[in-house]
Amino acid sequence: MISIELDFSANSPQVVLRQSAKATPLPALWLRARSYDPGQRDTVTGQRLMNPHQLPTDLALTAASWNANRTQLHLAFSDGFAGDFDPQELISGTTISEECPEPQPWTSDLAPQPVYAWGELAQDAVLHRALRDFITRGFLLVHGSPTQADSILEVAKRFGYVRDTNFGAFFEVYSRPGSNDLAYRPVPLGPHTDNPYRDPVPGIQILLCLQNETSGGLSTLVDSLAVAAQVRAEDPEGFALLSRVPVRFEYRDGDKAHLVAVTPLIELDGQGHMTGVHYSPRLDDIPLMSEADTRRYHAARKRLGQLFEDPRYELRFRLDPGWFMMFDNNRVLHGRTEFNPAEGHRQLQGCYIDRDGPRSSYRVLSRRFGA
Ligand SMILES: O=C(O)CCC(=O)C(=O)O
Repeated sequence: MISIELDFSANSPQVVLRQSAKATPLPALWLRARSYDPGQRDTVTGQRLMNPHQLPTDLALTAASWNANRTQLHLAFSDGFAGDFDPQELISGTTISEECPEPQPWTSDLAPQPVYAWGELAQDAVLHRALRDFITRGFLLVHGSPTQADSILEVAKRFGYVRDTNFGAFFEVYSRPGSNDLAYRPVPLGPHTDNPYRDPVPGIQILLCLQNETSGGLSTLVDSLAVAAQVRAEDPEGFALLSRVPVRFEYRDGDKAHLVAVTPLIELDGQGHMTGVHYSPRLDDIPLMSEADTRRYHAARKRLGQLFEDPRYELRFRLDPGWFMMFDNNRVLHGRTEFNPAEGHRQLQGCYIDRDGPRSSYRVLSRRFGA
C-alpha cells in the first residue's frame, strides 16, 4: 500500500511518500515542479509555463493541508506560489516509467511467436496487441501484406515515421554484383545490427519479401538481451568491458557517403539497463588497449559472437512474398543464410523507422482501451 502523508514534526511541513514502514520525504523543489495549476501548465498539452530550473535552490514548503475528503493536497511554497496537488499524480510521479511493458528476452523455443495478419492490424485492438508483443519481444512477423513496388512505405507508416538515409527512403535487397553493401550479394549474413556506423543508429528495421524463388536465403533473428544475459552471468567483467570500451564503426560508399560512429558494443540506457548491441563484425575496429585488456575484451566478444550463432538462441524461418519482419535493430540481430540467384529471384525491400513510433502508438491505444 502506497500513500501520501503530511508530517508537521519539523519547522516546515513535509509531504511524505509512505510504503509500509518506509517513509520518503518529497522535496519541495520536486513538488513545486509537478504543479498542474493552470497558471503553471498549459491545460491542453500539459507542458509547463514556468521554468523549474529558475526556482530558488532553498525553496521550502510553508503550509500543507488536505481538502475535506483527502482527494487534494493544498501546498504553499516559500516563493509565494500556492496550489492544489493530486496525491495519486504525486505517487505515480515517484517512479520514472516509460509507460510501456518491460522487454521479455526470448530464445529459440519462443512460443507463441508474435505473428500477425496484415489485414487484422487495421483493427486498433489487434494493433495494440501487436505493439505490446513488439515492445516485449523486440520483433513482429506479419503475413498478407501488399507487395507492390513501394508497399514497404505503406507498411512502415502503420508503425511510425520513415527514416531516410543515404540508401534512400527504402532499399532493395536483391543480388547484384558490385553493389555497395554485402547485403546485396547472395553471401550468408551472420547475425548483425544494421548501420552501427550511423548516429543515431536506425531504431527499427522492416524487411518485406516481394519475391522468393530460392531455396536458401532463410531469415534469422536473435535476441541480444537473452545472449548478453548469459555472457554477463559467465563473465561479468567481460560484459562490463563490452558496455564500456568505445568501438569505431565505419561505412564508405565512394564519394557519396563516409559514416563513422564510435560507441560501445553493448548499449545501456540512461538507467544502466541493457537495450541492445551495435554488432557488425564486418565494420568494427576496437581501440588500442593493453595486451591483457585486449585479450579480456576479445574473450568476451568471442563468447558473445559464439552465442549469437548458437541455434539455441536463433529463430530461423523463410520469408515468402507478403511476409515482413519488423525488429528493434539494436535489440534483435538479423541475418540470412546463403542463397543461389540461379534458382530464381529473391527480392526484399527494407526501410527504417525510429524506435519511438510503435511505443507512442502503444501508449495512445492503451489510453483509449483504458489499459
Ligand atoms: O537478405 C536478407 O534477408 C537480409 C538482408 C540484411 O541483412 C540487411 O539488409 O541488412
